Amino acid sequence: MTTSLEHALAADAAAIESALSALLPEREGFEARLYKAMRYATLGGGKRMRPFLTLQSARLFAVSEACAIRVACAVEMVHCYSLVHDDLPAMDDDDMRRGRPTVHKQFDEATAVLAGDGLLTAAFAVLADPLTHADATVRAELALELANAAGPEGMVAGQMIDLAAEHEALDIGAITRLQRLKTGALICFATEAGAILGKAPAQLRSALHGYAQALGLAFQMTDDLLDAEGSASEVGKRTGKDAARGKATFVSLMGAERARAQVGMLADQASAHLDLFGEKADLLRDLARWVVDRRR
Ligand code: GRG
Repeated sequence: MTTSLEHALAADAAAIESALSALLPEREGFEARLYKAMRYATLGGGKRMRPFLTLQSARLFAVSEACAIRVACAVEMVHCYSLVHDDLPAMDDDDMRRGRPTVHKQFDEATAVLAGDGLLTAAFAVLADPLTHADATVRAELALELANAAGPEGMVAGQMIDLAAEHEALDIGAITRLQRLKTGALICFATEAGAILGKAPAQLRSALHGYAQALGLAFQMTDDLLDAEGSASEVGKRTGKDAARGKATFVSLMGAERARAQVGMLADQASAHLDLFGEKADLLRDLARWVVDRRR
């Protein structure tokens, strides 16, 4: 049976797919290979959870769909860039992503570096374009907050700590910080972006922030559980990586059973942050449950 959440996820994913395709068109000449690689990295796969968060939060504030879709695409571009670079031999060295060859396997390493660079910068061009919002202060706030979430104060810092985790023993506090930066910060931006677009009151934006923080941690712990327990064909990427590298994760430090219990508590906590929105936020509540029940 398809639930209303699955239906909504599929509808939003389809809208994102066609908007991304329009923002990253096929090109002729020397740029053709670059655009092909950027399209390969962004189209035809992925759960589109971050764009869903942006679209759903924008709907809480009756933001124009056209504006929200552009911001959701910018978030997905940054997410896809991070996956392309994370898969490179210099980082995680992965051959498979979203059930198919990674970008450097399908193209080559230099093209994968440039495709990632292209997606990251294109995301900021999308945000800065007046089509994204008529008010320049809103566009500037979106760009600033995305830079904070994705850059050296956010995801890039998280990735740096993650590299250190391969040769340094991190405790649970350090792992939590690492994950807040590496995956949590972009999830928070994706969720708060709707509030920024809708010029929402601080109290509502902070409720969304609380939801996204709990959701981000639940998402990451579930990712650790899938890495420890899932199969590559089910998850769509190599599994068992963390254990093979002797890397500390929530699961290695807490054990799978405690991690699973913690994930359930975080999903409930995420939902509780949405009380102020009443039933308008039901899909976001359903998403919190879906994130922890997922198999890929
Ligand atoms: C290279 C600067 C830089 C950062 C990379 C996010 C990240 C940082 C690396 C991703 C590596 C990874 C597997 C992290 C675990 C959690 C995660 C972000 C999984 C991938 O996100 P999903 O499951 O992917 O939302 P899809 O394919 O569904 O979009």
